[in-house]
Amino acid sequence: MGRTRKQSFLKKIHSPQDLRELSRGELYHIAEEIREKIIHTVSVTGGHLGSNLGVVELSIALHYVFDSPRDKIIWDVGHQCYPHKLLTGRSGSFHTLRQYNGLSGFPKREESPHDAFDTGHSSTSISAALGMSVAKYLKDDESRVIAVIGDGSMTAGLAFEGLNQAGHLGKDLIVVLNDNEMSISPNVGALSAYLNRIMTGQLVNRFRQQLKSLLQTIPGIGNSMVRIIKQAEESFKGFLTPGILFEELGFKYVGPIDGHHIDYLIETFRNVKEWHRPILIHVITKKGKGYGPAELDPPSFHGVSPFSIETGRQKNGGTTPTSYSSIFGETMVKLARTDPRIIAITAAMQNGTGLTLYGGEFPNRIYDAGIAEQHAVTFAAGLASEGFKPVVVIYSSFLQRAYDQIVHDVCLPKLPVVFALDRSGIVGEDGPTHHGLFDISYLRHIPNLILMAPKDENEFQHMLNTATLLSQPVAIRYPRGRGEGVAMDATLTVLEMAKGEVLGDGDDLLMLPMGSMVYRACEAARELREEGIQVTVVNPRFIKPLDSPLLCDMAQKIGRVVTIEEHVLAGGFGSAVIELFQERGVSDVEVLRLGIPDQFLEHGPQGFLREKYGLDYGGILRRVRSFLKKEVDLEKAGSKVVGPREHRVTLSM
Ligand SMILES: Cc1ncc(C[n+]2csc(CCOP(=O)(O)OP(=O)(O)O)c2C)c(N)n1
Repeated sequence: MGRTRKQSFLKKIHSPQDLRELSRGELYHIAEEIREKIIHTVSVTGGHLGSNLGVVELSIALHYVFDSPRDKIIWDVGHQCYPHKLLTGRSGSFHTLRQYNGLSGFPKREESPHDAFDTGHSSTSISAALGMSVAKYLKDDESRVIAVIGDGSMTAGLAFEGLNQAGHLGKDLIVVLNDNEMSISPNVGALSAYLNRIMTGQLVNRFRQQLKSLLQTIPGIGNSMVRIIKQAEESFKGFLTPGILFEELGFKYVGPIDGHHIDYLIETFRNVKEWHRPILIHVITKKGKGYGPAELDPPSFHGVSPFSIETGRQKNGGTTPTSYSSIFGETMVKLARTDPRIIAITAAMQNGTGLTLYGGEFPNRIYDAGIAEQHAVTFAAGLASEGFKPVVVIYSSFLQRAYDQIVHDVCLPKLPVVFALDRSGIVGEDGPTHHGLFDISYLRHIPNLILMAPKDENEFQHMLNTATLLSQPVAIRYPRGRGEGVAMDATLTVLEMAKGEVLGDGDDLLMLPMGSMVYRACEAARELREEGIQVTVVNPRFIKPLDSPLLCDMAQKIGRVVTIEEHVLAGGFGSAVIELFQERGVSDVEVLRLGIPDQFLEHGPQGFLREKYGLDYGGILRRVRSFLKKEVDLEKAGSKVVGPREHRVTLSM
């Protein structure tokens, strides 16, 4: 690292075709250059590091042998697509990675013809690849389709649904199983143990060969000992036949192969290219390969914020003591200490969701279901049906997967499962696949479910406490990142069901900000008061059931309502308020709904996107002023600058 290089081979790669002009030795140089470039770029932009460093040689070999974009390479999750981007004409713009208007951190069809399929959520690659393979068959197109999937992503039911149909159809399909024994944290489950046994089996095989050779050199007894060993081996055949699980599913299993050896990879890909059937190539890689700190601590270097290359220390990242995820974890510890029925359930996100400390203290009361959100929810339903209090913590966008399980397995039988929806709202640089902007819409219409959103971290801990005491399903949505920096009450309290909190009082406007929007709205309300506009702000706390008497009375009295939510407008909180008014006959009330329009949000910094979509203090103020038809162009008058503000606010008005 850091040495001066005579020649850059990467600069010459404008498309994968250019790779094929290089010697094998030069391919290894390219690998080194790619690693350096990824480390340097991600140290500035943040992003996924370990997974990308692990697939450098694999990406080179795939692009060397296969002919993208004619052949389709589908990167499962897509968080490991950086080497692929560098090899497919995006080296020059790589510094814009994850920046607003820059390269996406995931494959995007609109970004390049080499990005065969948009990914971001895990375990879709085999199904998508099979669909493409069948399409090629129907079109008489002989090009190939390759799905690259990690051992973590392989734990999802969806991946097995794909394998199941692929084995049955028997069409051309290459699945590369990128096995680094890690999901974000060490991979869990029976499949992971099975893959491990395959590797152990290979080691045993190698040792057996060496032992045989050694024994045969012993005069007299050597050969008879070899015969005895051979008989014993027969009984272990299943154990020593690698990949039998995949063979039984109709795949030709190849491997395991060293995923950092470009020559082995190229030979293998060239061979399998000649076969026309489902093939699974088991490739062994090391997460974080080539960067010491990431090799030593893969979970911390899975996704990083900007970091120092020398020390590996992240500059502003990781979980801070005041992040919502940390508060979740700390509150779970408190709750579990007093209630032995509390069980935490994660879908391969123990660290990200703040459960590390909890896991240390309650190793028998935390279950990692793997990247299997659907299963995690029904698993929780099973626990709840036996009297436990499962708390399922899943990022808002990943819980989208488990909609039917929430409806059918939890809400219909009214089981007391708590859903903690981390990363609700705008998440930032991970972009459209990861923004949590749909959860109110996909939850609020489900009977028996209570839905809440805290205005700050202190209210969050009380909500979580309240949720675990209810005897029905509850979901709490909370944002990515830090809380408001408020003091935390030492004792957990119980919130009154369906009761909103009135903050200030004024007759000109009723503001109904939800969750993360409450402080921003209060700040805007204070500013409006200085302009002579008196605002009542109500923190609803409950999205379902709404505080109907309070909201209806206030709306009727004040006549003008603004709802504010970090969520899509369609089917969101504002929609719920309008439905309520309509049902209760609240008339002559003007309602303005602020939220996310009917579109997928791009990637970019969280604060910047909030500002762009008018959900920061300045944006709320501007739109409220124009709603009240009292818009004053303060910027022009030069008296005030309305724009994003990152300072803390209080609720006193
Ligand atoms: C449905 C869904 N759940 C959770 C995640 C979060 N996530 C991103 S990568 C990852 C681990 C993937 O592990 P693996 O497939 O083995 O890839 P590796 O990073 O080890 O290369 C997880 C859990 C996701 N992207 N999609």
